[in-house]
Amino acid sequence: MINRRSLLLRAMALGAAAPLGGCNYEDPAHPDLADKFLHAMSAWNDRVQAALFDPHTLAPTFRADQITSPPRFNAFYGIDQVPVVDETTYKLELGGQIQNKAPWSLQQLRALPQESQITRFVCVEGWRVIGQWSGVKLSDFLRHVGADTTCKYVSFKCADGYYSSIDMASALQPQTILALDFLGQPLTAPFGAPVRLRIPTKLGFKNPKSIMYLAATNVYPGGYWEDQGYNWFSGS
Ligand SMILES: Nc1nc2c(c(=O)[nH]1)N[C@H]1C(S)=C(S)[C@@H](COP(=O)(O)O)O[C@H]1N2
Ligand SMILES: [Mo]
Repeated sequence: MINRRSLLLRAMALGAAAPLGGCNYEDPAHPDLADKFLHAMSAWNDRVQAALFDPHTLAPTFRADQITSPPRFNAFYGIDQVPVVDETTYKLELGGQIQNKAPWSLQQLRALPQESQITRFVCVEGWRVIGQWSGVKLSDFLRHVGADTTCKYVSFKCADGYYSSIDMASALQPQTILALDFLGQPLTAPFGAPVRLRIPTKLGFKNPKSIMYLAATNVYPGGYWEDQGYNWFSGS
């Protein structure tokens, strides 16, 4: 059943994405018609993926000896440009439909129950790695701060200007965590220190690093790659 469902998903995702590759079709009378069509297809694809998403289905987990070493860095810039966040003064800012918007220090985040997972990380560019991340379940955190979990979206803004957003059902899935550690050690700057989203049910670009701001909202927040045409839901 799971296989059938993911096959169906993949077939539809391919169907929607196929014209993006080779075809640069432009109708001289309607220069943006093809674009509009593709965006409509992608929005439809988001709705289908959201409808098929089962928050009780877990992403596969792996053994410690399957962890990829070394890990693989990716960002929209090179590793030498990675911003370094001062962990002693760091505060995670909160916004949108959240009752208690007091910002959170790392100490406070570490005082909440910690979850650990060994999961596969899949980048849309065609590589995958297995790693171990630990941190706070996003569902625990959202309830703790009184976030309105009937909102459609959880959005993130990062230290490097990157931003992204996820649907609430995926935010509440138990493997979705605000990761603080990698391989049992605090995250390093290139891999998202001090706090990154680790969401193994979605592609790599839906895992924002060095998060400075988090919000619950019904206003579509988009994302750095999403706004350039990557499919927004991007379940993996
Ligand atoms: N802040 C920030 N987060 C980001 C990105 C980025 O450029 N900046 N790139 C995304 C992409 S495309 C990928 S594949 C993963 C890479 O995470 P890694 O360096 O831990 O492998 O981070 C995601 N999160
Ligand atoms: Mo990626």
